[in-house]
Amino acid sequence: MCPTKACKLAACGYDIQMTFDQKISWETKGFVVIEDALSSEEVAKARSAFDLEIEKLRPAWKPPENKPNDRRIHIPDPLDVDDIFVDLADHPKLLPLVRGAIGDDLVLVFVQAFAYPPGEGSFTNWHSDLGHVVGLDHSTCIFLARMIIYLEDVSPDGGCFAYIPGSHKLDMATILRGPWCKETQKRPDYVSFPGKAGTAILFNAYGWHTALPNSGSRERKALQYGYCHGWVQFFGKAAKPKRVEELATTDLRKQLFGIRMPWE
Ligand SMILES: O=C(O)CCC(=O)C(=O)O
Repeated sequence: MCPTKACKLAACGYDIQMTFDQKISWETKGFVVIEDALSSEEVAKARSAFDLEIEKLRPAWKPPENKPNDRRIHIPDPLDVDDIFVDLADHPKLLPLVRGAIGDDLVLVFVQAFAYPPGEGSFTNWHSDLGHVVGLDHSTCIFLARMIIYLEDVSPDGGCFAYIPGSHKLDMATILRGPWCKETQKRPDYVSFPGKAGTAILFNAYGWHTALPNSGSRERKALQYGYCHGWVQFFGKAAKPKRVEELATTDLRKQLFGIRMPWE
């Protein structure tokens, strides 16, 4: 990219990137934990929008035919449900870290919002998200960074997100071989992330991760934002709200929602 274009990238306006400790955690472990990322007001706003939508969906909810054990209730198109979900995509406490992870050309490629109820097992097992993205050495570059934001306190048995530190540095053959152990708890080397509502975890999606079984007493409620480089057509196109013309009020949002790069 020519230097003129690079310095026009909207995310450049976000000065702070990662602290020294966050950078070390990101590079060596593949994740960064941000406690109290959201204020209690932001959590309350996001929670009430989340709950309202989930309760609308709950009566008609059925597990997907191909995944009968998947009990999660997903909010389709969260960016169209409430503007708080748009505001969290470029949250001033989180976006600088994503910029530190991906770089200045970051775009938003998906948003997920689901309630994960208690029950037997998990909806997933240890995996990398990028086993099918071949031709890149993922151990030396970052392709997809994901941010999980808890909207409810998550206890150690409450379906925590978990990651195998350093697995983002493995070669593809090893990544694909996978730590395929059905009983997640038997892996000695993973880190799990219980946390308070408002905690965020940024992770490199190439590394092995999972959601642990939720054997607690309540649903895990969380949001997830996925960010890639602007050149990535991995998911087809950027994630954006239907009211994008109205909500893309800054160059950064125009860039994030794939409308226009700042030099265009
Ligand atoms: O929600 C989580 O804790 C992890 C989800 C996951 O592993 C995935 O979507 O790839």
